[in-house]
Amino acid sequence: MPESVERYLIEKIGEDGAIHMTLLDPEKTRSSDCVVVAQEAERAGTAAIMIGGSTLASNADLDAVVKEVKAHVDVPIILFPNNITGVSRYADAIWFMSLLNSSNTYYLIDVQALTARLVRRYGLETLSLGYIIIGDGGAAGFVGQARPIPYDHPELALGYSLAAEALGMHFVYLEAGSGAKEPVPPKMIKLVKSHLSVPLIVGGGIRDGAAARAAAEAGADIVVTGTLVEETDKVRERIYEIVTNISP
Ligand code: 1GP
Repeated sequence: MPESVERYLIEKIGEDGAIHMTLLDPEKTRSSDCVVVAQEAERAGTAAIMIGGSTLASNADLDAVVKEVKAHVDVPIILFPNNITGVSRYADAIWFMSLLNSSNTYYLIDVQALTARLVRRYGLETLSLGYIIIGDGGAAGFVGQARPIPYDHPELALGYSLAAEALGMHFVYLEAGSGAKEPVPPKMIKLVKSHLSVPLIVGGGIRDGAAARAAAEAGADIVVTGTLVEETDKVRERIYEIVTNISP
């Protein structure tokens, strides 16, 4: 495990052009299966494992999964929290994120304030992230009380992304929602990337190499997939297809 997860990610993006992260949702994948999926994803070239889920309610379940996965893979484990239950002492880092287009201050700053002391006490590395819900937004959009940005308004996504950067956030995430029918449009990614200086993460609805390649070619620095590994028993092949398409 690298000393600084952020430095590792920046360097890997510099080397590979674009990188892939595998999202594991402890509510959707059993902890023993999470280990196998994480190992297969690592062998296929995924750069990090993200763990979290929009409706995750059990911190004990999260801890169990993070601990098990951490013991079996070398790539960093990054928490992807939905609420106060999304913090685990066993991870390497946490996306310390604000849902920028939420209409509820809880997801903008209050839940972060409630968890910041715990995050500090656990010594988790914080990766500051502006999180922006696009399109239907899935469960993340619903739970986070977002006002999702329509697919045909890339200029709105650009505004929120630049605001995140100006506020000092180190990463920006365009999220179509887990299982989204349509991923974030390449046109939107392209516009945001052409003005943004910090790494751009894109996820939601990416199920194959072609969609991953379209996102990376448009400018995504990090492509996240989650549902993909829940729907297949060929995890290594499917992740390999994604990884080789975003970084040929
Ligand atoms: C969800 O962006 C991630 O937060 C991944 O989405 O599950 O659709 O791959 P999928």
